[in-house]
Amino acid sequence: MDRPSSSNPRQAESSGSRARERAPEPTYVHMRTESSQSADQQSSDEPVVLKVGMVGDSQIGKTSLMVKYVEGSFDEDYIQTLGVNFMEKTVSIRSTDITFSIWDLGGQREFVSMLPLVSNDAVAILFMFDLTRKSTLNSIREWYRQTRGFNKTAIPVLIGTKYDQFAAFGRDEQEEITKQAKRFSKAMHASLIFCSTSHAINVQKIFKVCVLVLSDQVRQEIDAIFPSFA
Ligand SMILES: Nc1nc2c(ncn2[C@@H]2O[C@H](COP(=O)(O)OP(=O)(O)OP(=O)(O)O)[C@@H](O)[C@H]2O)c(=O)[nH]1
Ligand SMILES: [Mg+2]
Repeated sequence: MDRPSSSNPRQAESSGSRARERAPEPTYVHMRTESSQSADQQSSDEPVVLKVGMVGDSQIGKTSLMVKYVEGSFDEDYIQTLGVNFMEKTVSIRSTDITFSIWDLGGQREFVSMLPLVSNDAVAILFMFDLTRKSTLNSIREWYRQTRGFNKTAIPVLIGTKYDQFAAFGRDEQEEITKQAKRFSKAMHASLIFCSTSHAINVQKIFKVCVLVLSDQVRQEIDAIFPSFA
């Protein structure tokens, strides 16, 4: 069952932010992802924490997707993210508790200095673009280059947003954008998912894909170490 985190991301709304604006807290990241305990010292009921970063141009729907996934709500009004937002959600997958720690970077170029905060230690990075604005897909190249500079191992997922509006486009235009998105996802070795936050299309799937690709990666690593068990 999905459980929204207890933190209220709208607490900072009075200061003009949709989700909680968060000052850098590298200690937290260290505590949650780089425990000094060995794996078998850790308590078995401690949830697995997966840090997921979100990057992409401004107004493409990053914060909306995060809020929808964690809280189930959608807001038509745009509230610019000033810096970095952070939310958590714990889900139970096959009786294992997994906490997604989601870090959302404001898309304005002035916030790119905070990219390490979002990308360092992330196990998956959502590279997001707006399906109705091709320029935001072209920007993915630069987001990918810069993000990879800080984190070379996170699994990349390419996300096309606002599918509800894209679906009303002509067939040629849809095909052109879809083809380019497929080319990019291939070059990035990324899964490609189109979603609509306003219409709740593929929102859950994005986070399921992160877990699936990760568990597949872990399986392959185990197979490589113990080929006889493959
Ligand atoms: N129609 C439609 N509108 C959406 C969707 N997702 C987000 N929006 C709208 O797009 C606008 C921008 O959404 P945000 O989530 O604030 O965008 P952002 O990428 O976080 O923007 P920055 O914080 O500037 O980086 C808002 O008005 C949202 O309501 C969607 O799936 N469909
Ligand atoms: Mg935002």
